Amino acid sequence: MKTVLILGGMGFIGWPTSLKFLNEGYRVVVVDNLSRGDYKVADRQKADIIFKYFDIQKNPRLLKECFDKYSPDHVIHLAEQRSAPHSMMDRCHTVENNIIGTHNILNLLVGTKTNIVHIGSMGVYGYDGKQDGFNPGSIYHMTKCMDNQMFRYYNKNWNIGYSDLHQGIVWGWETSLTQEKNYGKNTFDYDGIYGTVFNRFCFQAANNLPLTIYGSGKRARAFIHLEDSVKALFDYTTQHKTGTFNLFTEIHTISDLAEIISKRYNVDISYIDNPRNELDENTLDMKSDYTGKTLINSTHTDKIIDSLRGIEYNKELICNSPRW
Ligand code: USQ
Repeated sequence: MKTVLILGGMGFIGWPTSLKFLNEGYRVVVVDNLSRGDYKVADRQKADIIFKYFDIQKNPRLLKECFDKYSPDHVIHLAEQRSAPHSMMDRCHTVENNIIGTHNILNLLVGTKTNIVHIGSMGVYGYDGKQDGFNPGSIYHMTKCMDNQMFRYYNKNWNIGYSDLHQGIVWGWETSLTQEKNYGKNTFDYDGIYGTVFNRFCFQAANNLPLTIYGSGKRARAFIHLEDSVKALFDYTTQHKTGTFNLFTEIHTISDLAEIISKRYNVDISYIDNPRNELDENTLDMKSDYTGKTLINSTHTDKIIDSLRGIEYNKELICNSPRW
């Protein structure tokens, strides 16, 4: 039986990824500091995974013990601070957590045949129309650029296989497996710090709140559904594809998405002074290296929005983004 070590395997992408590998017959070892994910409260303990609770940045010794004990065939690295707004509030934590964490893993891969698969971000290219090099728009995105440099160096020097997957904004909540297995719901963030734009719009529509467009919203962004993101992670991991890849299914402007949701679910749009330092308008001329299947359409949004109705929420968290 092959072993996959999933770092950050309790989070929004990590949990469905853990279930996917389990379902494909892998021994799954998850390490998570539970900063965003869940283990104790939900029914996740029923799943046949090995769970280790520690922080990979602060405890490289425990990480080494995991490598020694389980000799993973593959490592999936999702154990990063993943919010751009949060990174602007806590720059040092984001840099320490993401950069040292990634390096702690790479250091242990020297001399092994284990490949590493990491989720980067389409935001590493910036949105100024020249997507031919890195031009990060936040400290979070800056750490993703630095991670990429580390992967390439470890590959050049020690031949470590890596897939650095620059993903668009992941939307959706559940995957077929999180729904099929009875281990509780996946994580969902609706707030202005961890919640991402399309999921926030769905949550706002479900609760009859105005859709919060920052600035004019005429900014184009790339999107991928959670199910496709998990499938891509599985494919790149098991196929040992080395390199840097872009992963998205479709491109939309924020305002177009808000219009679609606003019309279908009869909710208002609220234009908010943009808290972020980003271009108000841009186009995006990028190619994806992956063909996802799930497109944003009413069949999917109806399902998500229905499942989000009536959930208790804190109104103060709807517009709590820091300004930068
Ligand atoms: N936005 C709004 N209204 C909102 C929230 C966001 O107009 O209520 C706008 C933002 O100003 C931004 C765009 O929507 O122009 C995307 O914001 P986001 O919060 O959905 O996504 P972002 O901060 O870029 O980061 C998210 C994830 C990150 C992932 C990244 C992919 O948090 O982990 O890497 O999406 S990408 O954006 O392609 O780099």
